[in-house]
Amino acid sequence: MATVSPMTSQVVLGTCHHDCPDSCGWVVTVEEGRAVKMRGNPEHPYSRGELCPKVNRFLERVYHPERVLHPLIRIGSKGSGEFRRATWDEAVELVASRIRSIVDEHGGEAIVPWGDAGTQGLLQMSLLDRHFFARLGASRQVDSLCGAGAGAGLAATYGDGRSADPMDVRFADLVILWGTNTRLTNRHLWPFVQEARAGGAKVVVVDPIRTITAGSADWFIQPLPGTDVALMLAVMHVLIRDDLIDHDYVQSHSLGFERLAERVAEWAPERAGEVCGLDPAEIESLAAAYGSTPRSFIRTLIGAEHHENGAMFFRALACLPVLTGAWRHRGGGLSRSVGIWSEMPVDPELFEVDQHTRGVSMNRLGSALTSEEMGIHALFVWNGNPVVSAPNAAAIRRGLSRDDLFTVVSEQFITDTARYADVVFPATTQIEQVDVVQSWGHLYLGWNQPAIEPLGEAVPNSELWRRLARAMGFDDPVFALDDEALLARSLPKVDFDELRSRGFLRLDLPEVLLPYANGGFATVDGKAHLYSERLAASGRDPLPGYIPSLEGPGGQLSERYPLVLLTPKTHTRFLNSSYSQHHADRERGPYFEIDPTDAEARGIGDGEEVRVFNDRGELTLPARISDRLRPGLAAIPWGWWGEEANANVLTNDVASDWGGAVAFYDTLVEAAPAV
Ligand SMILES: Nc1nc2c(c(=O)[nH]1)N[C@H]1C(S)=C(S)[C@@H](COP(=O)(O)OP(=O)(O)OC[C@H]3O[C@@H](n4cnc5c(=O)[nH]c(N)nc54)[C@H](O)[C@@H]3O)O[C@H]1N2
Ligand SMILES: Nc1nc2c(c(=O)[nH]1)N[C@H]1C(S)=C(S)[C@@H](COP(=O)(O)OP(=O)(O)OC[C@H]3O[C@@H](n4cnc5c(=O)[nH]c(N)nc54)[C@H](O)[C@@H]3O)O[C@H]1N2
Ligand code: SF4
Ligand SMILES: [Mo]
Repeated sequence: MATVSPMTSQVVLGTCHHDCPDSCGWVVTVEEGRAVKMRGNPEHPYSRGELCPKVNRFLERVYHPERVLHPLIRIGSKGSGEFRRATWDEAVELVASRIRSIVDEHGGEAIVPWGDAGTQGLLQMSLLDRHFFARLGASRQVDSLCGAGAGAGLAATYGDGRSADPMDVRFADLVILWGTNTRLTNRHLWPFVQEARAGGAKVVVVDPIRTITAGSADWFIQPLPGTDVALMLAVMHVLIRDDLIDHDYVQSHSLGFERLAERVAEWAPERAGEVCGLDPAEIESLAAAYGSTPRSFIRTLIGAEHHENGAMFFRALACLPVLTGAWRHRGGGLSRSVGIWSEMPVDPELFEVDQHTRGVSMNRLGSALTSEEMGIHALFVWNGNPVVSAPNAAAIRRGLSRDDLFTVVSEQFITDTARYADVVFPATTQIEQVDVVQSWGHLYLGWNQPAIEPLGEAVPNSELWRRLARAMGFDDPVFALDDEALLARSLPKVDFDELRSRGFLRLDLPEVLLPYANGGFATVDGKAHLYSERLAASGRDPLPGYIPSLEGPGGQLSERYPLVLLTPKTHTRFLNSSYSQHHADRERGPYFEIDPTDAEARGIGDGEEVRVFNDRGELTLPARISDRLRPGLAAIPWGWWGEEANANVLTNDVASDWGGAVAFYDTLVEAAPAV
């Protein structure tokens, strides 16, 4: 573990670890070993000295009286959150002995890891855990709550998930924020969007909800959720009909144009208008604007993947800048995660493990834990709070309540998930651990120097896995490497002196990143696949195609549950389910947002208590009659803890089309006044 210099007052450079595209640089002032101030690093080229309403008060989180600072062993019933303090030796020995007996009795696959991106640091997100669980022969964690479907969708067209430098949005003449709430979820990109605007660019938002970003846009297009693929097909229809195609680009750098043209011929704006609930004239205008603006920049993130047709959204969207040749221009193309660029400097050797055990989907934790057939006897959770963040939460609670399940959680706080643990290990926060953060929202690696010594007996995740490995008698050399050594081995070509001294380092990429200006897609033939043999071979539609979802609009459940429920990120002070326990008093909610037409039809008045329900669960919440929605669409802000407030009690845990995402946002509900 890195140690902290004993100087009495110092400033220490770090990087935000949160699962957020911005990966802001920060500066911590430390006096007498205590962090007293934390500010954005003004030198950081992307975040430029600003943090956010979540992290501005990070030090309160670090020193919060409710921090878990010692190992805990459960004394109450599961879910009660009653624990006693234990020593590290006792807690580690308990875990090791339970794990040994579970492996003996049921085999290694009875053990399931569940780790997410509570920290996105290279070391502390996921490294030694891989070796630990591989050695145990545990089940493999598969799928993802975030990003897998989007990445797989882009890859179907481009070969992998690479896309444009988000900061290049400032050179655009038309910006389309498609299924992303930039001002809330990616706030440091907004100034770059505004820069484009100052240069004359028009900003379009496509979102079923009139979010704060939509409210700041020049043009807001509001399709029904889960229907965007129909909209994209109609846009392509108009582009081809009106010959707004860059034929030279299409000819040289893509495959399957004729077959795509045949497909989209069926998608006149009138047909898509019906599906999406849009005026066909608006679709015509969008296509005309897109097709006539070479520097059109599409920005998207994650939101739209949380549908049953989520990967297809990204697959179809990726075709647009190919057709118009927008990829030729700086300020053109499509930008999503830049994670693939950020991984470039990483030597994969330490991260690869040889493990061939069965996969257990992290997205369907409830069904896994409640299935006898799966035979799960131990669960490890770190970097996540699945009871609040994974869909179908009631099923997860039922699973976690099982007396024959041994649950280990590493946490900073007693979350709704930690309440069910048999053993809780205390985790350090970002200012207590060393790491390098790879951003998925910009092209700078971030250095994170520990600013203070770990509080209490908290340890970084890396150290937890080392201690557990030692107790299990695993002597693989990787467990003998300390954090600095792991970093040095993982990033062999990175200039650590530079990284440490400035707090950030631009990836070794050309200043102007035009990934596909001259083709060079990651497919076998280097072309963008408008028609995909690979999809055809896996039995899927080889072309972009609209499939209505089962639970979303037009789905089979809609007679019983006619309202589509969206549960996106809504609060400026919550980061997923983090901070909601401490910032709740500063955010309105939780509430059930409903369109005036639907409220009136059900006799629901503003502020009145409403029962919201489907087959998975029920919540009683105050109604908020809202003009941000449209008839048939409802919303609940997500991130609140507690059975009475957790939007995921209601959400759909059906897998998305391909790639491993889950359809949270395709959820149907009904609502009635609570009596
Ligand atoms: N303040 C704050 N910032 C955050 C987070 C947070 O919790 N709070 N979380 C972070 C994380 S983990 C992530 S992944 C990113 C996510 O960043 P985003 O992807 O921007 O966020 P989401 O809220 O998931 O979804 C974005 C928008 O998609 C819309 N949407 C839903 N379904 C559809 C659809 O079918 N079509 C279209 N066009 N739009 C649709 C939603 O209404 C929402 O406004 O945000 C990060 N930033
Ligand atoms: N309904 C609905 N559900 C959603 C979404 C949605 O939009 N709507 N969004 C989805 C998305 S995009 C995502 S990414 C997921 C996020 O889901 P999660 O990854 O579960 O996110 P958090 O709730 O922030 O939980 C992270 C936890 O990690 C802990 N933590 C932070 N740093 C460390 C550390 O260094 N070590 C350890 N051991 N723990 C640490 C924090 O205390 C926190 O409790 O949620 C998904 N769930
Ligand atoms: S949560 Fe996001 S916006 Fe806030 S400081 Fe961290 S990286 Fe920046
Ligand atoms: Mo996410």
